[in-house]
Amino acid sequence: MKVAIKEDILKEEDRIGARNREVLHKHGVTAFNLIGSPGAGKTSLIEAAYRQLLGKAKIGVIEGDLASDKDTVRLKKLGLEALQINTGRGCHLSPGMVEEALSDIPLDLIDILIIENVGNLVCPVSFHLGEEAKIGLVSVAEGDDKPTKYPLLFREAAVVILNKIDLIPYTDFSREAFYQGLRVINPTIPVIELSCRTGEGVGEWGEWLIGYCQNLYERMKPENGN
Ligand SMILES: Nc1nc2c(ncn2[C@@H]2O[C@H](COP(=O)(O)OP(=O)(O)OP(=O)(O)O)[C@@H](O)[C@H]2O)c(=O)[nH]1
Ligand SMILES: [Mg+2]
Repeated sequence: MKVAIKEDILKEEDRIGARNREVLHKHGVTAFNLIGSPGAGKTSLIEAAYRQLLGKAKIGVIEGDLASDKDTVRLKKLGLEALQINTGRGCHLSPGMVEEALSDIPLDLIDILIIENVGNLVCPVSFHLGEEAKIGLVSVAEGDDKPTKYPLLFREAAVVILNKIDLIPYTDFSREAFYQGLRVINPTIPVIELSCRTGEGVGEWGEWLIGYCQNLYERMKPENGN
């Protein structure tokens, strides 16, 4: 009985996620669900995307945090459309929360929506918020064993971002161990190494975002049967 109820709730969540995706498509917006540990550099990665895509695509952001509007204030200062969701005790954003937020975002003014999920490598992975792809973010400071210990995200994400590579000389982070662990979980997933601090690698991150959107539009053209 309990199992059946839980499945129903999850199905309802999936329906809302699918509805969100439809709304986003109608407005020509491609959404990404950005997932990573607290402090891994999610907001910094969004700031980097904004700078890389200036004049190419407009980014809007939904910020998920248990409390405070710090990240939203930070992004708005840069000039981004950003909306904060506070989850209280919730360890992830739900499709329903995003559905509500979508009505407050000027979707016709943006091309890409990045949803910064609550800092957590586990719970956010189970929910489809309406995104085209999940972006998995890890940083050097967290250690090289995250793919092995938290495989869910690394199986589902479309790309892995390894941030804070400027710290590699000062830590025991082993690239070899990181890639070995990751390839067991997901042999083909692309990885972008970068530093939001120094700017190294952020060009590749901007190119990945634009490339993903362009491929998606190609696939969705009516002559391709979608
Ligand atoms: N050394 C170094 N520090 C970084 C880098 N990227 C981000 N940081 C720092 O890491 C800290 C956390 O960055 P945020 O972008 O706020 O991380 P977040 O994942 O959004 O954090 P939460 O929203 O609190 O989960 C800040 O002090 C950043 O300046 C980097 O590439 N190298
Ligand atoms: Mg943040």
